[in-house]
Amino acid sequence: MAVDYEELLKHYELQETIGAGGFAKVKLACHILTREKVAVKIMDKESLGEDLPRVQTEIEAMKNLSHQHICRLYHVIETLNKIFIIMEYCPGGELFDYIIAKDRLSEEEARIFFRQIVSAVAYVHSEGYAHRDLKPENLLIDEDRNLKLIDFGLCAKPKGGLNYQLTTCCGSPAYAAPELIQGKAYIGSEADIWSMGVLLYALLCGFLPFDDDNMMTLYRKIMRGKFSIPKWLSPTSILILNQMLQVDPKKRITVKHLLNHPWLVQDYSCPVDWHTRYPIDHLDEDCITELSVFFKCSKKSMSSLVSEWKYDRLTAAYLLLLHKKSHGKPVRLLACAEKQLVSTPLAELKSKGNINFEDLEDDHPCMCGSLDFIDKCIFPESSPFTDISQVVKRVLKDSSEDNLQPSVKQKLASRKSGNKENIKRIKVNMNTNDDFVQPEAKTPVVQKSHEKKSMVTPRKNEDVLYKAVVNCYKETSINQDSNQDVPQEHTAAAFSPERRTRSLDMELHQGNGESSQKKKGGKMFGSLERGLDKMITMLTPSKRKRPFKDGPRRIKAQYNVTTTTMMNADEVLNEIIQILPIKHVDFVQKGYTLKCRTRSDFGKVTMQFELEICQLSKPEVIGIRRQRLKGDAWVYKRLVEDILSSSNI
Ligand code: H91
Repeated sequence: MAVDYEELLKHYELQETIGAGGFAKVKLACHILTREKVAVKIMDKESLGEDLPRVQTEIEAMKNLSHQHICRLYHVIETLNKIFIIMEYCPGGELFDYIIAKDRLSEEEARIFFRQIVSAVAYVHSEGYAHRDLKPENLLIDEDRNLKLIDFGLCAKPKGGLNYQLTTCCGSPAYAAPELIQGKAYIGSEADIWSMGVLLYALLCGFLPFDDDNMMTLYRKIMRGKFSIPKWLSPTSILILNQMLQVDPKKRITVKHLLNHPWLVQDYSCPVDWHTRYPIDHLDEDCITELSVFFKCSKKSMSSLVSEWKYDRLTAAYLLLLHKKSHGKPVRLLACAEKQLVSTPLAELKSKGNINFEDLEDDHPCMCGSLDFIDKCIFPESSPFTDISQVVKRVLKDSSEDNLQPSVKQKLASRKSGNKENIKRIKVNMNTNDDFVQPEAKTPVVQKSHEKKSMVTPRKNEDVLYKAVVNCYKETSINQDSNQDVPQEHTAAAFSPERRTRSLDMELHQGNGESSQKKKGGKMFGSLERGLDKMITMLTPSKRKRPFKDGPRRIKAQYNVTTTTMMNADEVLNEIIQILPIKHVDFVQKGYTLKCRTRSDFGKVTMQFELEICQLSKPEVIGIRRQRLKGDAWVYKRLVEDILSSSNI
């Protein structure tokens, strides 16, 4: 497994998970040479199974589609077991969250976004593709507040052109065109227009035109094509919605006619421009110069290498330099990158120590890669990793599981939730004129040397492990906090023993229960892995978290934060903790973050999201940051609203 990460970690520092799709995990990462942020979609080939063609489709489409409103592909790494897709990072998150935070958008704001959507879709269609899964969850907001279309896994490029019929029924039911759900052959572009109609309705109304918990009823509603018209919709909004949400695909407006539809042209007085502003046949002079200087080769040979568009590390370096340039940053690669980086022992830790890499990744927001291709134009493969596998093996052999279970002995502070009067929940209201506040980048803060203190007092086996790993990782500074002998994520606020057990069980994934053993596939190294996780976590300088006792994280107001006038973070936390089991939500508490999950009757995880109690400034209020990681966006919206309105916050 470790070898799978080798190539990735040579070029990127992995940070936290920002999302999870059906079969993929998406992580934030930093491109070492440019220090630019990227999103990495990580897929395990074996677990992909039947979905493998979907990934191939997505990669092919993203290689062919290059447009200012389509998420940019930088790099594809395929290893024995994994596929990594490295893409443009969009810090504004999903358009869906933006809509729900604002309830709905004004017609003016909806127009700004919808023009970009039409531009992207017209371009996609012009290239012979149909997207087939258009919805606000698949539109991300970048740092310039522009939309980027993602998720091309369901897209189709009919061999005979876009006017050829398709038969596969795919996409999300609420956005699916009537002809599609009837199982008829359909034209991809026509089905996309319907989905865009549903999307525009969601932008303008904040809810779906066709919605029902019961699938059959939902289908019936879609086939009838009748939707309610809220009073705030203008006549032109109603007109465009009616033209897009035509049950008969032949009567539906085409993308060509949308481009200069009165609703889209209003306030702009020009049609939507769908042409790409990223022509692949033009290379940027400055970026090529920097690359050729850096890799010590001629500009001519660099230009021809880049023009191959292999979506390898060179494509990534070029496109990320271009991204820097377009944001007024210096077109420079980090010449000293190789000195700043230490080779990572993580790969070795994993490869021979039977450790589950996925688990490690999650507790490990920043992993450094190494760079071995400076001064070379053609990149040789080499492994710079330190061999510490023997140490790890020994540690694994010498240690007994019991001593490593971290949280069972913890002392749970018990506080009563206090004053419930004068409680009001207010929303962070972001009108169109507000500054766009990006979700705070969770990039770990670089630790100053004088702040490096012990974080936990290592216990028996952890101690062994600790020393072993430390010996192998001499170049890395260690964060410890001698007065905190329980890992901070277990220092919970008050909740009942029953709930506590439930929460901790989930956190530990093991414990004594047979079922939890089974969940882990009978693996024996559960707690050792965790012990090792913790050690490696400590060894990562940037991972030093604020101790729980210091209170919640201080963040900027952002649109996925609901504020409360409730006085104190612990009380807010307790209130939510009380409500979650009532709403059948399992959770794991990590400091002020509640990692929540819902399951179907069959035990399948249907939804995964986080609620984090945080401290906002100006005004000094407590906020609840929410983030959906997995599951249906509208079901999530209702659930979170329900949780927040049911608790006394
Ligand atoms: N959905 C299908 O939540 C539910 C920040 C964020 C920032 C991103 C860049 C690319 C992608 C996601 C980003 C992202 C999955 C991306 C692109 C493609 C793709 C996938 C993801 C979620 C997964 C996390 C996403 C949003 C969609 C955030 N995400 N916040 N930059 O196929 Cl092409 Cl899965």
